[in-house]
Amino acid sequence: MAFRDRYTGLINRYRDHLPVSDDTRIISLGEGNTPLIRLKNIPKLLGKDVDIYVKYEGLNPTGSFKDRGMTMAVTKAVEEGSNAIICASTGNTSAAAAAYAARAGITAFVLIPEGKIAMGKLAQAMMYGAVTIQIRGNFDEGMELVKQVALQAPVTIVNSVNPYRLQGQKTAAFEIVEELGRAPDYHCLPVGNAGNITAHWIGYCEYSAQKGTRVTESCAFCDGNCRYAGGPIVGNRPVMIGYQAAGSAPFVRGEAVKNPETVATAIRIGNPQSWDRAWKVKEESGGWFDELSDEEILAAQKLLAQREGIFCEPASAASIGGAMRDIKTGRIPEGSTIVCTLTGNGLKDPDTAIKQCGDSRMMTIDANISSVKDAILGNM
Ligand code: AN7
Repeated sequence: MAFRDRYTGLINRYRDHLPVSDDTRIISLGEGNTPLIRLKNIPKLLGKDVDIYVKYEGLNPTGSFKDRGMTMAVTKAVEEGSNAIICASTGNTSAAAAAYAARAGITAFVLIPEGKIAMGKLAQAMMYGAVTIQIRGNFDEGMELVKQVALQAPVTIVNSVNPYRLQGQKTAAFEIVEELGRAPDYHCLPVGNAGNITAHWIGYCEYSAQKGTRVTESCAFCDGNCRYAGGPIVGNRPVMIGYQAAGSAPFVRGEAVKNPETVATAIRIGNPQSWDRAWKVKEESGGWFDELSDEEILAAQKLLAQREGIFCEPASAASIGGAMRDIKTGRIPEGSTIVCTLTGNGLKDPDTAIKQCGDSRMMTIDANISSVKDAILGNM
């Protein structure tokens, strides 16, 4: 590959589709361009004729899909002269905000629920040098505080209420369409604030809109930042399915959840910020929301690791766990092509992984050859 073709992140890759100009200083860590992996063993286990792909977003620079949105949000914050960004987070947004702020040379303030974010994410926020503010409260309370303080202090919010976040995140849909040659029939995602499911829908709509169509009116999703506004659609678009954790499932309940609780701390969110947009995505795409118990989420995480060699964090496993259930029941019919987004890397949450592997094939032995031989022969 020639040097000029070196991959330099999603803004450079998709700059024609993003709100940047030639003069914009781009803050990038080479995010995007993540693998779309075709599952080999799980479809066989299901005994169904389906094509399942996982989009492994855990391979982004800070280990989650948040990097796609954060490269845009921080690029625009810097362009607009901001010296500080702020977010509330269940962990991954704070990791990404901290990293991109470090890259840009600005300050990141992150509000996280004390004791309720995975250890890897906490390590990231601290290591990248964010001002890490633990609150005695949950994500939803942190989000309200961030909105209030941003009115009173010169800080730019980089939660997904910042429209540039969704613009960056829509590029995941572009990559999928380019790789498959068309959009999948179904796209499954874990849902917390519902920014990502909205961003994917923006991406699919924009990509399937008639080539050469430049729409001037803004669409319902993107505050005038995208090129799609309900123009003629020529390509196919997927049915969008959002899965939540049962203890934290406002879209299944039809209303905000007061004290959300789940092992999948990334999606421990009771008052989603993209509430109206997500309902519109469901309606326009003909999709649905559903919930999984913590046990189902952890079982799916383990199955994906042990049958396919892919380690995602618990929240991410809601997508594949939900898809497997809907394939089994036939709600997702045979013959379908399905993409599940694996939003975050399994290494983010080592504690939960180790805890649920109590029955694993780990042992401790004396350091001699006969013990090693016994260990091997006993496990063949
Ligand atoms: C791994 O980091 O909200 O529905 O503050 O980390 O777009 O909110 C994380 C969300 C799914 C849900 N999977 O995405 C945060 C935060 C993982 C996540 C979601 C999150 P949205």
